[in-house]
Amino acid sequence: MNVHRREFITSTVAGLTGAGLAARTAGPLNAAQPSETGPVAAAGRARPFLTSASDFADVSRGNPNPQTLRGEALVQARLTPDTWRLEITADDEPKDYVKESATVTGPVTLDLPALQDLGRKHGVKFIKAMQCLNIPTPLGQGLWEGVPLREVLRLCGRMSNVRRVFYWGFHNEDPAQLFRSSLSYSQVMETPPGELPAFIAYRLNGEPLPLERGGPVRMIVPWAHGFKSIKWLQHIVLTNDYKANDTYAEKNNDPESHLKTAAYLDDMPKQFAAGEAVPVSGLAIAGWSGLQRVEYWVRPAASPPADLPEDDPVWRSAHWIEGALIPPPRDWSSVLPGGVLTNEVLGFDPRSGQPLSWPLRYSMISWSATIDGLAPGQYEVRARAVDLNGFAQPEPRPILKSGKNGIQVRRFQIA
Ligand SMILES: Nc1nc2c(c(=O)[nH]1)N[C@H]1C(S)=C(S)[C@@H](COP(=O)(O)O)O[C@H]1N2
Ligand SMILES: [Mo]
Repeated sequence: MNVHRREFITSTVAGLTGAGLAARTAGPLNAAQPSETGPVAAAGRARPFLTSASDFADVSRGNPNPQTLRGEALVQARLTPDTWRLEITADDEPKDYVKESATVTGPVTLDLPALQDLGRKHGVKFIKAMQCLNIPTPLGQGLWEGVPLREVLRLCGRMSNVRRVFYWGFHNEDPAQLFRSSLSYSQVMETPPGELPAFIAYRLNGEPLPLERGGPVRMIVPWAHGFKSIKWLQHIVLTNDYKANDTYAEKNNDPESHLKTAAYLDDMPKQFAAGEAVPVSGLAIAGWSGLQRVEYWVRPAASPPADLPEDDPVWRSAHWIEGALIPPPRDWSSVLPGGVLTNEVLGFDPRSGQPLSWPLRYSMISWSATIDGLAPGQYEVRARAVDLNGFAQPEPRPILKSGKNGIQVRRFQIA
């Protein structure tokens, strides 16, 4: 179990192999603090393309954490399918720096059947990797299903003076437990061609969205890190406030950051026999700037191992070798939930059912490489992603507060 200061995450894909991390724990989790320690283990080449709902690493505030509520407490919290409501209102709180208040024709309260009804007409499905801005390992990947936020907001009728959309989920009376986020009006209402819409999700991997993943209903913002994808969603406020109100912004994070393109390394054995092939593997996320390739670099390591400072001249003579990205599955029916065709999933060509890009935008895939011919000794291997603009990790934005994209390293010995 990794405990990063106050950030506390539960099982990752490592849980699938039984390696790396111990059993999951329920209990208070905290999403607010950055983790500054090393990568979380994520072993397992046999990881499935979609992460099952309970195998996601969890980042949630709350004490008690909303996902631990049961029975009457869950009803009181309006987090059962019958009691859940989404309230959409205009912001009537005056602010001295905002000249005019937002107005809408009518505030709207939606229940789950009404949302599902909208879904029958406007529903979308797509595959997205969930990744925390503050954690150097992807949390999981799901087939998310719901209704674009733009279609939901249209129910409010005519809007004026709306510049941002604020939203938050259930939290108990303690204001410190509030976790909220925001989008600009245009990000919500004017989905550009080829971009995926922000949407209100009520299904994951073909099943109702479970409480532990933020059900009955959560926000999913495809292009963003996890902090925009508010769980246990219950409130949307249309405002003329032009300032982002994101909880994450208060913790020195860039609230407008986009999902980073990055490569990650799986854990690997610490020792190999001379002559034995060394398999290296990991995940790669296609973030906002897309993924061109993954590269790795093997070098003899000092013993005991030492960090390689960012400005060490050895980086300039590094010999990066391209790794292999896993190709699209030949048979998507064995990957997607029963009855779901790729043609109906955003990011695929609706006619041919083929992915429009690989990896799909905002998704992650496995990559791998095999290293041969190393003489006995200590080694370290690093991996980096190169985006579609040719920028290699940690460029173009080596700013931790817009998403972790440090270059990971693993060490091993050839004995
Ligand atoms: N209501 C609520 N939603 C939340 C959070 C939270 O603490 N409370 N944490 C956010 C953060 S920081 C992340 S990274 C993602 C993690 O999603 P997951 O737990 O489904 O993996 O949820 C987001 N949604
Ligand atoms: Mo996060």
